[in-house]
Amino acid sequence: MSSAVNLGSRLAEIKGAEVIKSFCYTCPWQCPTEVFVRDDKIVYHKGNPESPNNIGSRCAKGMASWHVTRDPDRLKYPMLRTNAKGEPGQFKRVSWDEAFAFIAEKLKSIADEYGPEAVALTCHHDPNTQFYRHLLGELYGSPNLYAHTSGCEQDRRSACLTLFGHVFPMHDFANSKYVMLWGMNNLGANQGLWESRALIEAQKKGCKLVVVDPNFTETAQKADEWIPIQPGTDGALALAMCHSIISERLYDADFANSYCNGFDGFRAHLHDNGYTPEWAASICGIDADTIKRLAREFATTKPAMSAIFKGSGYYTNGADAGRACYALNAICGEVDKPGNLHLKDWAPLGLPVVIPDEAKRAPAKDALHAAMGYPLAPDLPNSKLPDAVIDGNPYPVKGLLVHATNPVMSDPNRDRVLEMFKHLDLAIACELYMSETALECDIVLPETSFYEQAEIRQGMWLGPEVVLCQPVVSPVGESKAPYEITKGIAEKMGWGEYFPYEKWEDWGEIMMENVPMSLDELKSKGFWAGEIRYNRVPDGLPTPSGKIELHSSSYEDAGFNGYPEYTERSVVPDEEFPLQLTHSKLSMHCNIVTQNNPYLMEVCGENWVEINSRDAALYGIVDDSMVILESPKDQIEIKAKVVEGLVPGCVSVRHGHGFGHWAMGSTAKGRGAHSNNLMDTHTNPITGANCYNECKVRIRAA
Ligand SMILES: Nc1nc2c(c(=O)[nH]1)N[C@H]1C(S)=C(S)[C@@H](COP(=O)(O)OP(=O)(O)OC[C@H]3O[C@@H](n4cnc5c(=O)[nH]c(N)nc54)[C@H](O)[C@@H]3O)O[C@H]1N2
Ligand SMILES: Nc1nc2c(c(=O)[nH]1)N[C@H]1C(S)=C(S)[C@@H](COP(=O)(O)OP(=O)(O)OC[C@H]3O[C@@H](n4cnc5c(=O)[nH]c(N)nc54)[C@H](O)[C@@H]3O)O[C@H]1N2
Ligand code: SF4
Ligand SMILES: [Mo]
Repeated sequence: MSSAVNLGSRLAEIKGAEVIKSFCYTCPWQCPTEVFVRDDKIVYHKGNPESPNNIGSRCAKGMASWHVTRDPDRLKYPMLRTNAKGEPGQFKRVSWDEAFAFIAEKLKSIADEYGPEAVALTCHHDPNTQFYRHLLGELYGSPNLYAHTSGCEQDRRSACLTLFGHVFPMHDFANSKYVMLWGMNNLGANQGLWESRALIEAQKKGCKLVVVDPNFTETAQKADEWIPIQPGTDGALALAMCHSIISERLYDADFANSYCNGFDGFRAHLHDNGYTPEWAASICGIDADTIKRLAREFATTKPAMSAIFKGSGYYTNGADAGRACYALNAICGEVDKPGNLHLKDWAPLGLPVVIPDEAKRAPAKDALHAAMGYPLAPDLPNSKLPDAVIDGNPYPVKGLLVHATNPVMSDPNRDRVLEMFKHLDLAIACELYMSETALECDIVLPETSFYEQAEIRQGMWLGPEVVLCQPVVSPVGESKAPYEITKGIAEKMGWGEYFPYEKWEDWGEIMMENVPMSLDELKSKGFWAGEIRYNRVPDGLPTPSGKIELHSSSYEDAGFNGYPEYTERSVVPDEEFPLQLTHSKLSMHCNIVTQNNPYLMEVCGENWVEINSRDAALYGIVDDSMVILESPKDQIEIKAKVVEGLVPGCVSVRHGHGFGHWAMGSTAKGRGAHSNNLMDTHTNPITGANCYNECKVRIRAA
């Protein structure tokens, strides 16, 4: 990277450049942007200052992201596997026509032999995946169209759907006076930039920020109070706070009685199970007086918010931990008012393709999550997918399309995921790079990056919002956008007529039909934002009772306790493996998306494991030295960082580098360590979430 920037020539380049409104999709928060393009090159880019979403800001990952358009390691052609599965993947270049024909033929033969439900789709949250959904769902007839949520915030999502009937709440930090974040590190692993800003601004106006996390995270460092909780025990702390609030009569009786389903039963449940602060103190390592004080503060400071993301999940008891953390909001009447957890309205966006009913093929079998015994799972329990592929349990899966997701790197128990790929008759990777997962596939399709394709999405701002991504430069190599790839496969399947668009604007118009803005206006503005609405609870929520479900009949019907309960996680450290493994993100990277970016790698070229100084002394670990981290299943060599702010007995691996990054690209190659094979398969019994933190380890100097 050249350090000497010639400002004059940069400005000359920018001058006369075309400015295109778009958004960034380096991380899932899709900040609206302005991209300056000249001679088919990005010469400058910045946040869109008019957008209420990011208010013109972008983060370092986003600013470095233009590199993806010039990365020589990007996939350029469709690649067909030439050797047997299980061997290191070898591929030959094929034409798109050959690739489409290959896929269509395999899809037909799988449907003939096993039925269309034997083909599944997984993806990162990507609206362009919708095109594959139309093809593999409505037309082909598979019910198994999933994302990757069980590797992410499945427990939170499940808790939010259960209590509030909402899939993805926002956080109205700006108006809050008391924010309690449970294992949520917004200032390190950013969610919306507007949320990070609002949180800091709220603090300046007197909002108290309490962070509950075993790790003294970037967010904990800015907090008014850090609660260093023992891993996997949030459920106990939250239930004890509820107990304390109710027994001290600090709850909002009118709200709880009018709008909460099962409040009296919840009170009895807390009492009968003895979920007192004294009981919780010995479990979560927080003394009873602190628990009572936090409970009082939370209940008496208004507006308040108790928010979770993934930290309280990732354990076998994570589903009910999530319900308990959200219950705090409910009993205090702190839901969807200014300063609360916000049950965001979605924009009236349509689907890009309309398949007529007579062409649709209804699925013949239950979707996998239900057939696997996880009817409450909001997404595929993907740690169980290998059972379907390898053992035919609950029914055979023979084909898998992975779109912008890399399960070989991202799921726990890498051995089992690799084994799964050997057993697939058809594995398709839609990727930017020859990723670790792509290497295990039969065919690899090079996709355009977000700078080379169009997308219209729901925005992740407080109010309803549409954000537009426009192609700003030509595709790398022969890469194609998902809407072009789907059309190509559909034509070979005899379904071309259902994908009649010639250019992206054709389907863009259809999506925008009910949005009060034309596509042309959207193109010149980059986003549409509606009114922020509060107070939806009295109008009724989309839950079975229409109320906030402190008691869930769906849970009961599925054989679980209707009320959130506390159980111990399934794997706890012992003498042989005395440390609890936890995970966190890197502020300079996003998951495993950015490790081939030379600018970001210059700032953060490898990941590491954090360990408390007391444990470090015990095990002879020196700061910045290489260590061996070993679980009952595997071991890795990784850099250690000795810190003060991490609960003793716990280590935290920053996720994002290592393993097959040699496959992904020359910059990423050989840097950092990948921890996911340390973990065995543990699945949340209720939500089907991957339990990454059900893992005990030991550590020694390398
Ligand atoms: N910079 C950056 N931003 C990102 C990402 C990124 O990789 N980098 N990734 C994006 C994605 S996909 C996501 S899902 C979000 C993730 O956003 P977060 O979930 O906020 O990020 P993590 O760093 O995974 O935070 C998990 C936290 O849970 C804590 N934790 C572990 N066990 C427990 C426990 O038992 N109880 C509690 N209370 N806490 C616990 C960990 O110490 C860690 O701080 O960030 C998004 N934004
Ligand atoms: N140990 C450990 N494991 C974790 C986590 C952790 O904290 N620790 N975090 C978990 C979480 S929260 C998540 S969300 C998952 C994320 O895991 P994944 O679902 O695998 O998603 P990503 O890491 O975002 O990206 C995966 C792939 O998408 C490709 N890609 C990037 N942009 C595009 C694009 O525009 N088009 C296409 N087609 N491909 C693209 C990248 O090259 C990469 O190979 O990982 C989970 N796994
Ligand atoms: S927060 Fe995410 S979407 Fe926004 S600029 Fe950063 S990487 Fe891009
Ligand atoms: Mo995630």
